[in-house]
Amino acid sequence: MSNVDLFDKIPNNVDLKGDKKLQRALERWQPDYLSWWNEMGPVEYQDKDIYLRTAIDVDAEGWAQFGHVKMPDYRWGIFLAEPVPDRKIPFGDTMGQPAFQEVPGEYRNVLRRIIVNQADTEPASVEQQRWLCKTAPSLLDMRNLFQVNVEEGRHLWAMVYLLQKHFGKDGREEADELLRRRSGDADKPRILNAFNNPCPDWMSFFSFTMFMDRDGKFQLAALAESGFDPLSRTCRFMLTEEAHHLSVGETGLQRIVKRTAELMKENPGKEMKDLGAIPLEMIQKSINYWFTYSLDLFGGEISSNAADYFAAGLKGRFREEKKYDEHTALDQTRVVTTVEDGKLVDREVPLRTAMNEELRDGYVEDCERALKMWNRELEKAGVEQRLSLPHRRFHRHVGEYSKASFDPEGNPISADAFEARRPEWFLADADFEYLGSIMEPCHEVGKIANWISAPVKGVGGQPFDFEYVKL
Ligand code: BYC
Ligand code: FE
Ligand code: FE
Repeated sequence: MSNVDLFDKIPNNVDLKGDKKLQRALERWQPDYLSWWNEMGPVEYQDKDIYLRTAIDVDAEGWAQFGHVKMPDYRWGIFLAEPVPDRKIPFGDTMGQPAFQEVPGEYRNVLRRIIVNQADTEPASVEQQRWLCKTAPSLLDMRNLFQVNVEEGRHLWAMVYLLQKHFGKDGREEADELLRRRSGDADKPRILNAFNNPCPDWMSFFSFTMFMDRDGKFQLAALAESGFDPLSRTCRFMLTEEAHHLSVGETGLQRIVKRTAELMKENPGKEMKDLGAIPLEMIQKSINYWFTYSLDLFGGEISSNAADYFAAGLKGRFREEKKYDEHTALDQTRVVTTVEDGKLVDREVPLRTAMNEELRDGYVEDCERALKMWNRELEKAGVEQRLSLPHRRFHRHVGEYSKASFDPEGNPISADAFEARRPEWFLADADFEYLGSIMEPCHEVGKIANWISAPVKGVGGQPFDFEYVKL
């Protein structure tokens, strides 16, 4: 059992009591956080009892407890994974030296920037998802949405702790700004592009948690390698919670595919729209949109920022310590396909500048694994069509490939051709109208909406037909 203080105003395992100044700063931030939650969190059901998991420890066994709580009463706490004794900086120019416990002066700005970027995504996602509770396909799904939301709130706490503890006045100002930016706001938008996109329906929600939260998994894993030990420990514990978010998305899309596949099998030749189901083409369009926006979140293919982060030992590769034998990445190169005057040109670049692309590789591979699962549902039902991931050059707004237009196979096309084919590749207004029309809320215990199949199991030791939300 670690040093957990569950009954403080702010539950924590970082001995907040022992640092009065920090404790006061965080307790001053707490009411502002709650105001933000009440203003920008889920639009309904804040006064209902929801069956939620709360982090109470960092032990692999028993780190969480399940029970009915009202969201504003959720015990958002600060938890860092247990320290690794004598931990060393695992990569970069200062590899092998003791991990930093304090922020080194020369890295203060970059580190702050990384932490603020990470932090900003957490409240952004809550804002993007705030309307979805009105149309949940089951009480279990509604509960899963709220679980993801409160944990993203806790991730904001995790990052704000680092900012307030290690970055003084600047950190406190950043913490305030995190509650002032708003997803999609013209004047004060969230920092990373995809966190300003609307998420209007439940297929978008499942795509979001499948693709965007999965970027989170890879970014957090890269930061869990960090030589800045408090960041590493924070991210290691966040990853424990993140696994559930990913599974909500991956199994959510799988359940949509399964339902559509069953109906296609039972009703040969019938339009899925006439049956109130989601046609495969629409599922593909949602994949096209969220997968490509998620690719943007890894940053440019060639990035001096990424090289600097690596050199400084601040941000590593995915499973840097376990998967790689060589940890300086010096005198090594990688071929990156660049865009020059609208043409594709392969260029050999120093490996350190291609770290974003290295991280993206693991992400794409992980997504492909999920696609295989979904396609297995189609195969099982004897449906011939398959779902696929578009090429990583397709529909990009950040990096090399944002300089030109590409089709889903990655071939260069004109900007006009891209625009002309947009309705073929992405959901249009009429599609969203249709999705809105079938997404009637289904709030009866043990019942599920028509357009999705029921999950194979419940959550937190409970069956599917459990009162996850007490209405
Ligand atoms: N949108 O050198 P470059 C999660 C900017 S998700 C807008 O290529 P860099 C979650 C960039 O700032 C995980 N701007 O990029 C998921 C730079 O600006 P300046 C979040 C962008 O810095 C679901 C310029 O373009 N965590 O946790 O190597 C629910 C050139 O940039 C974008 C992190 O991202 C963009 N997409 O890498 C809830 C980890 N991309 O310098 C939560 C922390 C780049 O020209 N962040 N730019 O002003 C980082 O490590 C890096 O900042 C990035 C970008 C990977 C984001
Ligand atoms: Fe998160
Ligand atoms: Fe998440």
